[in-house]
Amino acid sequence: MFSVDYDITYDPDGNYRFEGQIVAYGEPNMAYDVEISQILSPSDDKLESRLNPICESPSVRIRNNGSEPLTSCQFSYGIEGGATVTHEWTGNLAFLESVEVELPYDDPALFEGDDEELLVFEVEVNQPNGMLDEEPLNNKGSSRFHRVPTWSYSDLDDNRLIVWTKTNQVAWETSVELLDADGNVVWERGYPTANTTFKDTLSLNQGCYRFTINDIGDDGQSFWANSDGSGYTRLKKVAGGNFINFEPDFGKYISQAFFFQTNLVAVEEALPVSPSSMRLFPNPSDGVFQVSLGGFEEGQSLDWQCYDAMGRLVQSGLWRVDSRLLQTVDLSVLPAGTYALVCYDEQGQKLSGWVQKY
Ligand SMILES: [Ca+2]
Ligand SMILES: [Ca+2]
Repeated sequence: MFSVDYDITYDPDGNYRFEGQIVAYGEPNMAYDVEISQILSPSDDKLESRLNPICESPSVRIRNNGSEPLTSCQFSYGIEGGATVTHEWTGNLAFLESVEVELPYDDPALFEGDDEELLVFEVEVNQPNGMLDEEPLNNKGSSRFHRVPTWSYSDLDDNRLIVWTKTNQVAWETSVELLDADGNVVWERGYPTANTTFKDTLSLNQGCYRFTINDIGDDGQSFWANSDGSGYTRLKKVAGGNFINFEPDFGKYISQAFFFQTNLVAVEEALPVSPSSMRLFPNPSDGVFQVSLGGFEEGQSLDWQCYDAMGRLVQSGLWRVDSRLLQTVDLSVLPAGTYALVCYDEQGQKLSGWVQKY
């Protein structure tokens, strides 16, 4: 005897049909059985298209089907025609638990080349806890995938990429970042002004990158069902033409990896890296929050703004950076709720965080 709550909302105007299956298991059949349950990347699978195609290392999900806790296993993997490499995973997975595993891979054949070509990634897992796997049939997996697009100027004689953003009414929700293939931040910024066009020209070295637009309102830059107005982000060439025009109705984030091809070498200063940080605590609190700022120059002045959950500016002020002192934000006069704190450093890079006032 058991009960099932499928957590559905009462709706007087509709009706729901629910069908379910209950699967019951006996005792585990094996002590040692690791399984490749999914290849997350590289993959052409539509469900994984937020992240694919990739510059980064492949990522798979494994599951422990053995009764013994899985503490290690061996991977062997590669793309067809590329290097085959091995990797040892260690961790701790109980029976039927699964985990995502990143598989280090640095053969540029993964991302450098024709993006029309259909490629195959193959992976095999073995030796759960150094033992013989008792069910080898589930140890292999393969995926079909396409490479990232290659973006370049004709003759490869330019290395500029323009980040062209028009903000909507709630500009502070949007931020953009450019990462290299190792996940290092090459460039990032937020947007201080609503309904404004921002153009940033970056100079890139040849390599694989990922550009991501984040939206802390989780409703993209343009969404028909809110009143935030419309905005967009494009990556453009210097003399007209887009490398990409991002879909602005993207929810929480949208991301594109690409291989940038050029003969030029970028001057290093052209790629500012922001080590600045903002930490808010205690959170939640009754209204007084401490702010710890990192990576700013002593004596620097910082404008900050606080927005309510509707995107309305409710407080603002000025911090003067002093590494020995914490900044304070006092929201005690405001109603309980969630607020966003936003500030920009001198390079226009945005730092933001949510605080909860009770
Ligand atoms: Ca197995
Ligand atoms: Ca938004």
